[in-house]
Amino acid sequence: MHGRESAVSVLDANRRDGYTIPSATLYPFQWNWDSAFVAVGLAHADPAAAKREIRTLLDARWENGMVPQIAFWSDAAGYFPGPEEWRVGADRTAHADVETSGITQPPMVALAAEYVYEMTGDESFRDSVLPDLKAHCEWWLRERSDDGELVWVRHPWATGMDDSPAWVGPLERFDPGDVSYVRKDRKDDDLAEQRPTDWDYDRYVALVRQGRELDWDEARLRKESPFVVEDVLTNALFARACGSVAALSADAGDDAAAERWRAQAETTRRALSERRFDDDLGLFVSHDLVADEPLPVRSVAGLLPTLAGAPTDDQFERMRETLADFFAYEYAAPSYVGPEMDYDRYWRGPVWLNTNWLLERGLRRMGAEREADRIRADSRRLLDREGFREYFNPETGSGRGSDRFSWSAALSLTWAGDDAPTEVAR
Ligand code: 2M8
Repeated sequence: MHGRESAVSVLDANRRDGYTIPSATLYPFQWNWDSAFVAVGLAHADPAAAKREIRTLLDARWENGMVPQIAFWSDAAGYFPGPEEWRVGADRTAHADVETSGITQPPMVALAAEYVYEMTGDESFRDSVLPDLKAHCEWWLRERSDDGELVWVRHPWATGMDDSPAWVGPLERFDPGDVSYVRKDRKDDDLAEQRPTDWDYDRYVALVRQGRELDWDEARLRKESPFVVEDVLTNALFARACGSVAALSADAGDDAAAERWRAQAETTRRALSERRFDDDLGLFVSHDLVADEPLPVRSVAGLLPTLAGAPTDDQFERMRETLADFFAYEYAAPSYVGPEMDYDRYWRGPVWLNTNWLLERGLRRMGAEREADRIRADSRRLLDREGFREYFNPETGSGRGSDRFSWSAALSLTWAGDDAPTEVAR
């Protein structure tokens, strides 16, 4: 039984003081985009908790507008790297004294806040989050964009799809040197097979240490970091975030802000369409800014600019052919298809329910109802079969990674009934 009650009980068990940890066994702090997905699900079961989830996440934002990947609200053992590795002082945050990591994650928080607002109609919630959402979008443009159109990230962990084959090229190009550290994520033999390799971790840790040494100075990191990537998923969610800020501003009667963020959403959407579509692969691809070259892989991320309405009609026709390759498995949609595909390894092939949720909405926005229905049906079958696992083998459906995983439980609540707000053009 993996119905509504058990989803709520997983979320209750993973709830801490105002936020929900992704997993009690693997991820014991507040994670950025996890909390956003959790809030979306909680909007269906416990709207007050949904609002608190977003509020707590935004309370960890930095003075400069960055919403960090992790907020270390309380001590917890069992995760590396913790606050002692990041060494970001609690004085960087705008609202609360909390230690955080030094990177961000895909800006899902704006879409989630808009979703919670649509479900609750709570104007005081809208007014409380809008200034932080604006500050966050401003930060992306000010600190993370070369051209005011597309935005970049400087760590695979910031992409959320950390172990994607897209990042192998950029990671291969640098030598992490002699990094010593102790991993805590391989809790058993199965997980050891599913988690990223030491080769990847050496580079993840080296990038953290470089950020720390340069005191998280974005201008210097832009010049000196070996990993600077315009991630296609981050840009899709950034365009969508600008659309959410525009919609919330319009709702609050701020026409000037609404116009400004609508225009930005359009600018980023157009840049994605004109510069990041790979016609051979039939989807959008990320771009390595250090080597100034595209990263041509078939990652599910490349289908998600649908969420921002980025593809032209012709591009979407081409994407429909590509979709067939993602649908050629028992359960859609794998995180990656191609020569490096591994059904069981973290972001290299398994199905994840958060990207399915985004893809379903993107496809509906493009009018591809039949394909969107398939994504929803497969997601529900996986949940029925295996429960709230972190990811799933696309052929056998077997659950992988952590169990009692928060965003899987949360998103199941959006698929349980018919009360989810429909995706609209933002
Ligand atoms: C995974 O990433 C963390 C680092 O952020 C890790 O592997 O330690 C990713 O799946 C990421 O997208 C997710 O936010 C995080 C927590 O669920 O786990």
